[in-house]
Amino acid sequence: MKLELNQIQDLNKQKAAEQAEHFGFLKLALDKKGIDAEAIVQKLADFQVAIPSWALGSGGTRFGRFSTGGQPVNLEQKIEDIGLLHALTQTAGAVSLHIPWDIPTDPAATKQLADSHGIVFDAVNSNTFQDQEGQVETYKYGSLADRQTAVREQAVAHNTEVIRYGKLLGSKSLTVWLADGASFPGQNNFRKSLQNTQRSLQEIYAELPADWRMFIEYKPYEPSFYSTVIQDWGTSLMLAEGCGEKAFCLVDLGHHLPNTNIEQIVATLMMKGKLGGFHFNDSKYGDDDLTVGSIKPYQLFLIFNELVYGMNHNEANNPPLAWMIDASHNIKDPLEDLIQSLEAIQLAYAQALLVDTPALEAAQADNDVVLGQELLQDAYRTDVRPLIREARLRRNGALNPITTYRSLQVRDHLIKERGLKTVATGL
Ligand SMILES: [Mn+2]
Repeated sequence: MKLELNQIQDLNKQKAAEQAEHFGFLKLALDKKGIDAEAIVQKLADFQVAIPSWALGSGGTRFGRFSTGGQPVNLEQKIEDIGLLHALTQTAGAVSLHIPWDIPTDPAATKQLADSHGIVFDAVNSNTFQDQEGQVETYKYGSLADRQTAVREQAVAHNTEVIRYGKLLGSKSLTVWLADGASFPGQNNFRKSLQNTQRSLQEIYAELPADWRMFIEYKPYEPSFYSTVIQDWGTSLMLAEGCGEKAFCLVDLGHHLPNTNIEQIVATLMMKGKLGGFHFNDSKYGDDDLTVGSIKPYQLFLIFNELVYGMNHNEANNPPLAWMIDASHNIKDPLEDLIQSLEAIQLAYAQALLVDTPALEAAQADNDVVLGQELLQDAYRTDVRPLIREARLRRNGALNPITTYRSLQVRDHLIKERGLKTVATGL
């Protein structure tokens, strides 16, 4: 299914006058504060987030999985779904492939299909956390960190294969997330596991094309419950520095222990020029993979505030970040959930762009703690939705993507096309 521009524009017309009024009012208010609303709208319009190929179906928990009808069953249908998201939101102009869940059988045709939807290939993701059919060695006890050379070699070779697919599709980066760790004390030697991981990553790094980057993701626990080899940003940074200038850290919002100050991690990594990728989701307890901004929108704003500060004060030459949604959809329609996540990301970004940084720095210099908080919360409490809608409107997206998705009965069409009982590969 493909949405036609006139289908979206017909629905936009019904709310066009209201949007013009809301945007005009906000523009005037921002103008009085010396903020250029047009410049913010342009930044929002340019901001694109990758959709992972595994997030378009209903995910499960370890207790069960409830299907959504019309799920994509192959890579082509997944790209079609991202095409729908992009047509509605104009923010989902990239796909992040997972190998081997989504191996392109005809890369040139896959690339052409993505092109036709205005979608580019972002980072490719390797998977050494599961055994695949026909695989010789098992990853049950580890992959890049494993004590056996043959297991590590197999895991390194898989990553090399992923790079090969990425090159065919026009990707420029590889994301490595490892499940390696121990579930019980005494299971592993911490030091040897870390040394093996560093060596394996260096071997993968040696295979990276000159214009590629490697992102090293960290996570404190799960699936291992006692220790994870790459447990935190410090370990990730150490490993990235041990590989070279094309290796970077990747922050996944769900990969932190409760109450971790993620915005401070972002500030630190950007100061070092070592923040490469960013995975969005939200959580209440652990790696819950919930809709972005559904639980802690203020934290998301504070994180974006550091991202914006880092991008504007980039002495360490931190490269442009690879943004991706990394979530699972257990009970919502995956496409509606992704639309909500994309909206939440844009809201936080827009709010962060409103922060009066010179005033904040002056307040900090004066130790005016109250004013510092007021300045942040003034930005956070501004209703920036007219700015986001304006950005979408100017790119021919939907003024209200969820309403449009429902009015056009997209899910019903997908069920008719693909059937009610389909299962997507992925989480
Ligand atoms: Mn992730």
